[in-house]
Amino acid sequence: MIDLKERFVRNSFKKLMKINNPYLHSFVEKYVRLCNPDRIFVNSGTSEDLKYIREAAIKYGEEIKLKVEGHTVHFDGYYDQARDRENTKILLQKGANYGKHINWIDKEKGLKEIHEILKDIMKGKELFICFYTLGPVNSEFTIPCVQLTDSAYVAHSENILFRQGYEEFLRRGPDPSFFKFVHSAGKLDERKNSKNIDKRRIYIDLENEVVYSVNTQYGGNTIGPKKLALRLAINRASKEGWLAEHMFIVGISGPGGRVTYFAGAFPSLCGKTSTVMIPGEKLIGDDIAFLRKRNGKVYAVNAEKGIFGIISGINSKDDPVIFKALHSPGEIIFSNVLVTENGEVYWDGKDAPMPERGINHSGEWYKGKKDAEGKIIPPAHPNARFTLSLDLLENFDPRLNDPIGVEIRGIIYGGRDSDTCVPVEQSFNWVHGVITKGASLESETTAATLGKVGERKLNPMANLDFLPISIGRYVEMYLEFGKDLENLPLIFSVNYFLKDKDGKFLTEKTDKRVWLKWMELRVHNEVDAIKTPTGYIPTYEDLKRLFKEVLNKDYREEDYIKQFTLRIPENLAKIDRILKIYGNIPGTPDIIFHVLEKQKERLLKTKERLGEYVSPFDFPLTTRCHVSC
Ligand code: SPV
Ligand code: MN
Repeated sequence: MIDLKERFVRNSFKKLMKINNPYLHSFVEKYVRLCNPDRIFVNSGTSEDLKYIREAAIKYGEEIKLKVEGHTVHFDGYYDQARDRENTKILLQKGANYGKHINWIDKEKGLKEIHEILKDIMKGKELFICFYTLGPVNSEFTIPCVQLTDSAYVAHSENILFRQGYEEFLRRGPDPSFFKFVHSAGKLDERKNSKNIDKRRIYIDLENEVVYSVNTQYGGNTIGPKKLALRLAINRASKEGWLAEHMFIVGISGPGGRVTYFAGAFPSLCGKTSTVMIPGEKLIGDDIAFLRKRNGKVYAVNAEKGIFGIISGINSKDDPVIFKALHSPGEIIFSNVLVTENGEVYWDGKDAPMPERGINHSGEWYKGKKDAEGKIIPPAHPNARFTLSLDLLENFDPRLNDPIGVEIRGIIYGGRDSDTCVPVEQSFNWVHGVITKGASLESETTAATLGKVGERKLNPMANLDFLPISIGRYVEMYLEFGKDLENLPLIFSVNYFLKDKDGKFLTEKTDKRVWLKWMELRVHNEVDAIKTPTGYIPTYEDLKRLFKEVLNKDYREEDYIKQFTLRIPENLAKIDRILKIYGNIPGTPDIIFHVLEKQKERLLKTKERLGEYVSPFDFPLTTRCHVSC
């Protein structure tokens, strides 16, 4: 290694050597020799090092300063705007049978290919070596990570999104159990965008806990400790009996000042971040949660400490907390938005006039501009994002860094579903919830991944894109997790996207505040519910009271009926779709079929008695219950 010392800038060699970890040193050496950067910077997490990286992102043209103090913008290439599912692959031994939902490649072949691409890829560039922890430091949740990247934007984003881990590496010494990420944006064009996106690859080596990402810049493909680490974490969790989830964590306040914590899984672009941005509630995390069992209870931490959130649709009325932060000084990276001449930012759905021109992910932009395929280019990309640290938000909960985590009393699953599920519903129990709500989660595809938008797809626990193990094994893990718990979290589903026959949304964006309060009261057995074939739903009286209290709105009976009518044909069709999919997935546990068949029977029986569309008022009074019935 000593022959490489010259390339390390500003004391970086000394900083690296101070960590007494031969596994780390040999990993770094291997990839420095292979990728061959001109300069190497080691980030020890001090404010001076963080400043160096912020300035490097400007110096190398990956970010541009904006009008507001601390704000910058980064653009990804026009065709590099989302997660690349197709080229993200798990490296597995030849002949592995994980089912067609898991994208994989023969390990030997994949490693060979990626190492060939990495050869000399950083020539002429600076390599940033950064240390982070997933979860709070010094806790049973903590996973240390090292990131090697030639993108100052990636390193800068990670400094905002993750807890610094240099001290944790010093403390742990020669511990081999850290996650490793190697990223290169590859050759850049004049806009500093990855040029060779045909060679964009994200390969995940589970055995050695390494992820390689090349020829891409979009955060979901490059920010190692985020979605790349999630794959490694799910794999580890499946062996150790905990859960690594695509979930937010939020504390909902209830009567008497109590706070009840919920975790919630939603596919990307389905309202996950907006659910945790409710004024007055307590925000712990918006994207990735680790859940562990302790003394019969479930505790969770946020793997991150920041948000890489979707900006589209954010406006001052529906999202006052984020809107305020996005217009205040502070360290924020905007990506793929429209920037006006005077350094202001615009995105679709912002309550401000749309500028006529500016700069966006397509370069110089003007109203009506078309791309090479003749498609109109919107001012900002639908997957445009903002990156900020959670403590910039006024609803930030300092328990974020509690090494114990917070106790989770409810789990929520939500998808983009226009015609089947009611806005909020509680499952009968853990197994019923895991299977009919989590494992049966369907959603219409969105702009967060490359490819067609609007197709209905099964997305178990909103975690399908990140599963490195078979779906059957994953669902089994969940069922096992619930087995010896005394204080089982209740499982709910929500649906913010239900429409009427004319395609009009049946609920408003702010209504989710009411659904959350109802779930909070259910956790504490303080409201009744109506038992339907698919779960427990709220009574009209409770919602009427809550709408008044929370939103000062008069909730109409006719709206309640439209929203909470049980749609039996759509529910039956959904079960048939899910049964068919699981029927083709190797290793699906029998209980999935059993629980879904039972639900089908209940629906068919109800149809015989009450018809195809059942108003909540048509369920007999005897189906009203307090706790579980
Ligand atoms: C998501 O798409 O689910 C995100 C952003 O949270 S990404 O980092 O792209 O995964
Ligand atoms: Mn996400």
